[in-house]
Amino acid sequence: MLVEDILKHPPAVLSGDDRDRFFDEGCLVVENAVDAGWLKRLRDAMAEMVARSREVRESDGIFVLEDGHSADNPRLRRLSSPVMHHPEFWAFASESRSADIATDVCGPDVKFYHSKLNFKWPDGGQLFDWHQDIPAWPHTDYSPVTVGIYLEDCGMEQGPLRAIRGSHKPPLHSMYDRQGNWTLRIPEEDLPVGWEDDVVSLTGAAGSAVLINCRVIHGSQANVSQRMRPMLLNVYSSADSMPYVTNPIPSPYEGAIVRGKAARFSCHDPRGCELPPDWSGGYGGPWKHQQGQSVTGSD
Ligand SMILES: O=C(O)CCC(=O)C(=O)O
Repeated sequence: MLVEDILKHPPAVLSGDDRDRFFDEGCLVVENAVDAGWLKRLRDAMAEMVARSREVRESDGIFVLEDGHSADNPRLRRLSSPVMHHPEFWAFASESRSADIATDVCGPDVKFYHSKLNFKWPDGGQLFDWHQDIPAWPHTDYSPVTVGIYLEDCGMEQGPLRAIRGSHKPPLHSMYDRQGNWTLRIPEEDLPVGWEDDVVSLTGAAGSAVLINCRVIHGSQANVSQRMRPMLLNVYSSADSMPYVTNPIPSPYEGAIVRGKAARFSCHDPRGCELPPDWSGGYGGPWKHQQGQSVTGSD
């Protein structure tokens, strides 16, 4: 659905001003988006999955390990597709306010795309270079949104998500380097003059939601604190927005309608999108592409 049509529907959760800010800036923090009950359920599910990772020695299709991971001292970068590995994550993605928030920025009919639980372990949790998401998973329009939830308080030292306000409006950057390698990163020298003035650090208390438009330039710095930064990221789109490449993080829930009804017609934005490599043979994960590290996972 295009923005002008989404705006014809009154917001359910966000204030009108917050929704306008999201469309204007491409990002938004929503405090107290998740109540204490859900936060406990999600943290318990996360703890179960971290316990499961103790048996894992190498990154695989489920866990992306941080350097130094061991059974005694688990250190994770990501749990890929948490909705497939613990029922609480799908319950949250489909039944909670997370999907209601998506209706405010995608329109009344909302479809689930994929999910990930990104960690930044204390003292060194990996940074994310500047990038735009949609070239990794193009859709027929630009309604896809990531609704991220901080499962613990996240201040400046923990590597909060950062975005460049308004960077979703100009043409997309290439996610390939000059040699034609997929890097999923935008070198700082390619950013528009004065970009530093538009950087917003999306910090928030546990239970805050961070909304990231699929075109906005974003990234995050390393965790230099002693506190963990777990962030659950669910991607939704309007029901009439159709992905046209293989989902890099596939799951049986891809395409599930979580609010409203299925579409009969697809929506097409006239602005085209650079295509990613073919993910049907698997995807190497952002850290591999951004820093040439050999891990399995996905954006
Ligand atoms: O976890 C982070 O800090 C960044 C996540 C991100 O940029 C992404 O998943 O696209």
